[in-house]
Amino acid sequence: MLNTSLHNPNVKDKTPLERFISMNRGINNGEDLPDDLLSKLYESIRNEPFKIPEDDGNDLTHTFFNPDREGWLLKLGGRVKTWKRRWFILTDNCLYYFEFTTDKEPRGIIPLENLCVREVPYPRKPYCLELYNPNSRGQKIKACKTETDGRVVEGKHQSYTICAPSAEERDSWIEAIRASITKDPFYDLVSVRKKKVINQAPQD
Ligand code: 4IP
Repeated sequence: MLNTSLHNPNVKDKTPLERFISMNRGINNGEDLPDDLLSKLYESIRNEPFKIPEDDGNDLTHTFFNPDREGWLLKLGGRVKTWKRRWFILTDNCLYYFEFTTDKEPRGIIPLENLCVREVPYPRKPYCLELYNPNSRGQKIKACKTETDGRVVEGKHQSYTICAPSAEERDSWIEAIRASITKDPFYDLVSVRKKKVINQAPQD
């Protein structure tokens, strides 16, 4: 209240220190707080208004707050076939990967729409899974990634090969990714339409 009173230009009646002290009478379990403490508090608020962090719409913290699944996995590079250990987060029908768990921004984002996932054999790497586009083999998967110089570019993968630490984890990831793909509202819409069409079809 004091912050608003002192710093909001629309508030004409600025609370003076004396009123602030009297407003706070008896707030300490029926006792008063020391005037000295209240004066310091008053001065501090007067000198420096509270700042509410601005939500610029770019903060992804909320997105990653309650993921469907997260964990360390190895990812094979697109052009250069190097394995990189990345922290993966599955949420909102997207797979995000980070270099470190503490990173605020992902290094890559793979929207799962229209993709399929399956177990895949890979030489000397057990427990691999593959994300691929069943309808456009040979074409790039729609994804984006951040280059080491900070530029955000289109992904270059035709498929993503990802290696889990165990067969159980691979299977859980496959299951979670599949569930995420089928959760897409678009698929629900299509399936509702399909059911309608089937029900409307003339019966023999
Ligand atoms: C890189 O290899 C990393 O594996 C990148 O992974 C990968 O990008 C690059 O593939 C690949 O060339 P080097 O670091 O050995 O050069 P990360 O971004 O996780 O570091 P992806 O797309 O997999 O993120 P390209 O072809 O996509 O650039």
